[in-house]
Amino acid sequence: MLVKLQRPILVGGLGLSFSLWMLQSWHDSIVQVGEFGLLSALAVGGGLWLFQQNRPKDSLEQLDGMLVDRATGESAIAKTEAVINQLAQEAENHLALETLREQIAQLLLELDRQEIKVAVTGGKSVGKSTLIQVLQNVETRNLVSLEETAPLFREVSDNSDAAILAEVAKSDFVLFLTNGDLTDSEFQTLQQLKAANQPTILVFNKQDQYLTDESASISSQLKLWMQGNVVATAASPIPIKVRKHEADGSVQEWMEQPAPAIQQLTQQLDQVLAQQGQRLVWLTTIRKAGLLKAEAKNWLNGTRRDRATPIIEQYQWIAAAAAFANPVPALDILATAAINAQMVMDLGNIYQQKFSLEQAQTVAGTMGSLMLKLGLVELSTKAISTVLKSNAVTFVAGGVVQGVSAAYLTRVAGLSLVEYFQQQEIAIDSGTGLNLENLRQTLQKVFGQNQQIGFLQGFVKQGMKRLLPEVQPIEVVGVQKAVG
Ligand SMILES: Nc1nc2c(ncn2[C@@H]2O[C@H](COP(=O)(O)OP(=O)(O)O)[C@@H](O)[C@H]2O)c(=O)[nH]1
Ligand SMILES: [Mg+2]
Repeated sequence: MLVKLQRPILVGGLGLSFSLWMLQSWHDSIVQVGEFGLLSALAVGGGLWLFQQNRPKDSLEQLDGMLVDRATGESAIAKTEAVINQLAQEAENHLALETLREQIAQLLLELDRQEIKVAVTGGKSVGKSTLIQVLQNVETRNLVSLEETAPLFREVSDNSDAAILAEVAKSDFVLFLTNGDLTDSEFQTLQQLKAANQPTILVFNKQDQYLTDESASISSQLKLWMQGNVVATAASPIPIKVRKHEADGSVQEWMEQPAPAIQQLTQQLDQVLAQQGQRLVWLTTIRKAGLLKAEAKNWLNGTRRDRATPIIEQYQWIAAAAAFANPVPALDILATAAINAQMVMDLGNIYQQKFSLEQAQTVAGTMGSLMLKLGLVELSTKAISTVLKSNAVTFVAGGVVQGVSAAYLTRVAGLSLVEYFQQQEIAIDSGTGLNLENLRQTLQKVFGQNQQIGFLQGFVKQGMKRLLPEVQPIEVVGVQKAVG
């Protein structure tokens, strides 16, 4: 079971390193460094006034840094549409097309949506429901909907958090509630929201549970991390006991419910919504277009992979047969057979990256020398010999190791190309500019994925069947004996 650390990160040693890290990640770090010094000094002195000061610039900073207008929204939708059209072109009757197109049509309408959706999220019992209730009593604007998410950070499953955040991604603005010190998971979720370009206010609720200077110092730290987008609230303060001394000497006592303290929040929220409402909606549309594009790209990659797989297999066995018939020292396998320029061209065609034969030969040669440098040739030849021996094949016909190795290396090269092409945006122009570093990483990754002993054993068996069909029955008996 997964136990999440509910460790506060503001107080204690981690605080400073996180602060420094955050400072580094800020683009406008020079301004912020100045504020950092100032805020820390004030926090030590318990200067609540600074926190209570409203600095409207901050809450809008996030948005101001981005180019968000109707045209950006339209162009994001157009890019998504291009991928969907590509899918339609390559797989006319693809099952996903209908819903993808419905969603695109929906996005175009979204650009003019009037109602602004605010998601209220955070852990369990931080005060989400209470805050919504209080806000609804004061919020007079009727084009704002406040939606509470399911509580985050329940320890049962991580998936539900992902699902909740996927819901949150559809809203225009986020109120993220906390009751004080941020936990690691809260911190990470805030980072995620930031990375996804989701405008967020961190609501530090239940102020009434803190001493004034305590809450002030937490608030100022939170403000540093949130670039000012923090407000302090007490949506439902604890009732306080009121005592009244009457003239006749008697004392009366009763409990009184203090009014909710949410002015900071309503002020900031009103301001953001009034000044940025339209941009918030466009930004949401851009975000949704990005998600839809990723989904369409995924389908596109799926259909392309379905076409690429048999091609790789075909070249794999061509390479095997060639190396088997003409056994060469292991290291020469590459040069002679494994990475066929024709395979590079065929796969490139599927991924809309057209190569001339000459370019394909360069790619093949580059991949070959990368595979050598990474030691993949040696590793796989050794691994395949080992598997052959342990499979109780008493004699290994000359050329089998070479044949199976050639097939295996072809496979790794083919799958790597597929993976590499997938990462490229749809290129209309020819894909000559090979990103070597990218290719190297992909080769290493794909090799790692296809190196498991289970996979190799299956692969060797398949190779044997291809190269030495008549030996197969004997080999199978041998394996069964060895196992039993
Ligand atoms: N002391 C205090 N308690 C609060 C405050 N806001 C909410 N609560 C209490 O916290 C508990 C959980 O609130 P709720 O709104 O249900 O949290 P949710 O799970 O996030 O929806 C309830 O008992 C609320 O009365 C606050 O500002 N101060
Ligand atoms: Mg609730």
